[in-house]
Amino acid sequence: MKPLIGIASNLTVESSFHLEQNVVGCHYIESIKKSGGLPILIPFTLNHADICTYVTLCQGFLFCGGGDINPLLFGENPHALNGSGHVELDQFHLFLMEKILSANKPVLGICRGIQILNVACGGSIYQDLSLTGNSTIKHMQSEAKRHFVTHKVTFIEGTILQELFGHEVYTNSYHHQAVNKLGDNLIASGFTDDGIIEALEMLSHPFQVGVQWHPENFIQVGNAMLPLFERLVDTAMQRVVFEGA
Ligand SMILES: [Mn+2]
Repeated sequence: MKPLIGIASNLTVESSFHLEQNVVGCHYIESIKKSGGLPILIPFTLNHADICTYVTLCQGFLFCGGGDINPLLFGENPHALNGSGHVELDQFHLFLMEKILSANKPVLGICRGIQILNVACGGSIYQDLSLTGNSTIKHMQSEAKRHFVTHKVTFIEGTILQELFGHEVYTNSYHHQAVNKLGDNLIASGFTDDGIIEALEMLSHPFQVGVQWHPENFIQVGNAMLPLFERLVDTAMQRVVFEGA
């Protein structure tokens, strides 16, 4: 039996008819399928009991890219450079992440997802890279294709990311914010040369990981980023075996 990987939906408004929709990009779904997982989309809800049911149902979880988190949720007033967001979607994602962490289940957070992981653990976010004071690399790429690489990420020795990718990897980059204060029990495992945090890992857990780049976009051209999704699915699979025993 394949492990169920719950993917937290985003909300968007379809432009022609102004319909609000739950959405997950196809690349996220394809990356989970190619790694041997069975993706299941978790729709937006603020019903805490229902969110707990989804956490019980799935063996692993994926959080996708999206809008900026409302800074009030990490104790800051909104800066003029903070982007647009959806505070109820933030509350859904943060409560879901908190319950996943409490249940000790594996999770991969991508882009906005790494920021949800950090804020759920009590950390904070630079509302714009210009506020870091030292970001000198272009992190919002304008390259023609989503899978074109644009900067290097270097990993810390002994981390999961270093085990999966070696000392360094070249990635795409589509963010104007970054992790600031680290959340409880998180370690920064990957950095760009300007010191921006590009990867987080939970101490003493086999796979609660966040990355700031978009590994799912590489699925259309090869398997370079697949180890990240395979490790999520493999760790979730161990839970299927355990629960089935
Ligand atoms: Mn970047």
